[in-house]
Amino acid sequence: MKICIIGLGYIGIPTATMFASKGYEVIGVDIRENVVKAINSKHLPIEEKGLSELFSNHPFKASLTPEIADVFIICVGTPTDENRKVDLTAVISASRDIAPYIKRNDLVILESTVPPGTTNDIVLPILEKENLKAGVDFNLVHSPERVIPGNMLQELLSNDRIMGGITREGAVRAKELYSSFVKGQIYVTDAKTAETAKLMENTFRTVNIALANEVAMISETLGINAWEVIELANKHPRVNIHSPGPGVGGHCIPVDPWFIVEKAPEESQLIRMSLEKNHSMPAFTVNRIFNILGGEKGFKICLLGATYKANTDDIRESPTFDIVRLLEKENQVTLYDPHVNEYSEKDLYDCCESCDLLVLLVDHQQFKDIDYLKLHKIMKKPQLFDTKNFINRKSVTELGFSYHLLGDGSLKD
Ligand code: SAJ
Repeated sequence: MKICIIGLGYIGIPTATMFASKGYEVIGVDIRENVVKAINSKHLPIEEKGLSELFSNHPFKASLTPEIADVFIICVGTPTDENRKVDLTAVISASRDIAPYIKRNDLVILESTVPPGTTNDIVLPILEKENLKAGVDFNLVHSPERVIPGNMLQELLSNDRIMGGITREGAVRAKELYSSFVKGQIYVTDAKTAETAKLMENTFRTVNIALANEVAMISETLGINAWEVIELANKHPRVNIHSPGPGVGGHCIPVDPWFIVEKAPEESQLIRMSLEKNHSMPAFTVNRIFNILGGEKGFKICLLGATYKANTDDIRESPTFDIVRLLEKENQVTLYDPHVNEYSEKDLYDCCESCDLLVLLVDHQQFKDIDYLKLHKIMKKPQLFDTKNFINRKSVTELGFSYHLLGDGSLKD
């Protein structure tokens, strides 16, 4: 059986490799020439634990154009535009690209995250021809990806999956295909339910993180420590409040819930408020920074962490850059991140030379191993602001640092 995968990004490459490792003939398609070239010369353009080993044992071919196949899987990105509306350009053009190749009995699967109704209302009409009807002559299914960057291969294998068919027969066929590597349960439903279920997974996280951020804000007002409040509340067997932070990044949690708001704006006010709450965290963080510094201008501030989360090199939608924008108007700002080339050229200790405040924005493992004694000596004022509750307060205060924690109740009026 031959599988044609459209979109060789964070989802397409691991998925293509996984199918290749199960003995399928796989052709990967992308419009980016450099990506196609890299894959054909056995170099993967993304980093993911265990992936390059699997790929070198089970490589697949890449091409700029689709080929005749039995299965087509669309794994392209779905960003939002400046008005927070979904941009389906890539899904539409991928559907147009494969349409001429689809024949009787083929199976088309959309993995991209999309607003409810997209599979039926947008993709289906592009693929159908007069004598080739979806659900009759070929199958069409939405099977949302669910893997977490950083642990993709493991999650591809072990996570449960949802197959949302425009017909049940198609969903069952897709289930059989994915059973070749998925060890979790595979559930069969209709396409719109699958689209909405995927969005609700990320929405759950958006709303929960917003609640944690609200606890941080409330705690600053009440003069208590949000982290202790959350830790204690989570001792209840049915409570699991997530963690506050300087903002929410990545291409999913701050983006996907807008697809629901777009389709049902009146009914989704809790979701909208949660997105806005998370979006306001960089400004809240900067306010707290000014509070620690006792002023808003003329300081030298060193920020630790450019990525959207720990131990990755991915900087998409990272709140760090909002914080930089707000601070650098009237202050000197340096940024250090060992995972991102652009921000690791300069030595960390050079970045901190005579600075007034060190701000930890990302909980990269490397930040635990910093020589804080050395920093203490070279900083103008040894002050540390931890937005992730990551650094051991006792160990740095013993060195003479003044330690501040986001949401610890010490924000003064
Ligand atoms: N964050 C917090 N507090 C927390 C947890 C996370 O502020 O308690 C922040 C992180 O720092 C980061 C952002 O949220 O900036 C998102 O990170 P994440 O680790 O929650 O999620 P992603 O975007 O890397 O991946 C998510 C996953 N979805 C869920 O866990 C429900 C993943 O499984 C999805 O496949 C992915 O979105 C996607 O592609 O939709």
